[in-house]
Amino acid sequence: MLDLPDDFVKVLKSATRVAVLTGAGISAESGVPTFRGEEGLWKKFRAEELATVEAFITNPELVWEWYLWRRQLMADVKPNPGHYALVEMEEYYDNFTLITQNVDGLHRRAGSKNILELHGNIELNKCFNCGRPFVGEVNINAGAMPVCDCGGKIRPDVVWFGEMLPERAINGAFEASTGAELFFSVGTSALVHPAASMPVTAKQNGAYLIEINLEPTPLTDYCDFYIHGKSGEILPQIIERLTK
Ligand code: BJW
Ligand code: ZN
Repeated sequence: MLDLPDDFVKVLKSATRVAVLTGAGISAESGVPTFRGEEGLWKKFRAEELATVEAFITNPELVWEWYLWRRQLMADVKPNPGHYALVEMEEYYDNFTLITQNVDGLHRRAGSKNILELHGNIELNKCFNCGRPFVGEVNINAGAMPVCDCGGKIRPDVVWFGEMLPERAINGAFEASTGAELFFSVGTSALVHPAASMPVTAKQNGAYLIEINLEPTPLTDYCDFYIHGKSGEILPQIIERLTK
């Protein structure tokens, strides 16, 4: 059984405004590769070299192929106990916001409702040229890149480095972070901004900050409480403590 400090248990049970930031680590136990570290490599490319506007301009086919590969992978995966624990957490608190950097849609599939997708959704596409949503069929098993009516290339509707985050999501995320009494940072390397600023904003505004990760991050020393472990194992134990 997880040993939780009294101050954390007290906030866990008394808080009404709670926010959670998730990253690729929460989906790792579902079989979705994370971005950084050895397992994040695809054909020897780092994610940082592929998830950029420059990469798409230079080699759109390569970037499209990477997304097809990830879409194929994601089509076969299911939410894990970490995702489901956050659904239960949402049911418990009056005011709960799930801020995710993930584009895999697994929180929605698990049943979470108040989700802010900071980096978009891999199931959607838009035109690189005119920005219009592309509603045509994309065959994830075949390589040809679709083209918009305007002649522009179709890209996934996700946020690449150097691009602005969706306004509704970023505003909602900062609002939830500012107002939270309890903030969880789960399975993120806390390297990519502005997402990585959310836990800091929360703590600066009085939240109790807890991190769950398999390794320390730039956030760890700043946290009130760090739990080393898999989110799919830790989060269900926190829910058990919360509800019993
Ligand atoms: C487990 C586990 C288990 C494993 N249990 N844990 C301020 C300072 C410095 C730079 C900037 C700044 N503000 C903006 C920037 C620039 C840039 C940035 O942050 N750069 C830094 C990297 C230096 N940010 C941007 O460009 C953003 N846009 C922006 O700021 O717009 C305004 C602007 C415009 C122009 C100029 C300036 C400002 C956009 C960022 C978009 C990021 N996009 C990606 C791709 C999304 C689409 C896709 O999926 O393909 O988002 S990159 C990639 O990183 C993806 C992720 O969401 C994101 C974060 O990664 P995440 O989730 O943390 O994954 P990992 O792999 O890094 O970590 C996994 C963690 O899980 C690890 O810690 C493991 O230990 C752990 N783990 N298994 C628990 N079972
Ligand atoms: Zn177009």
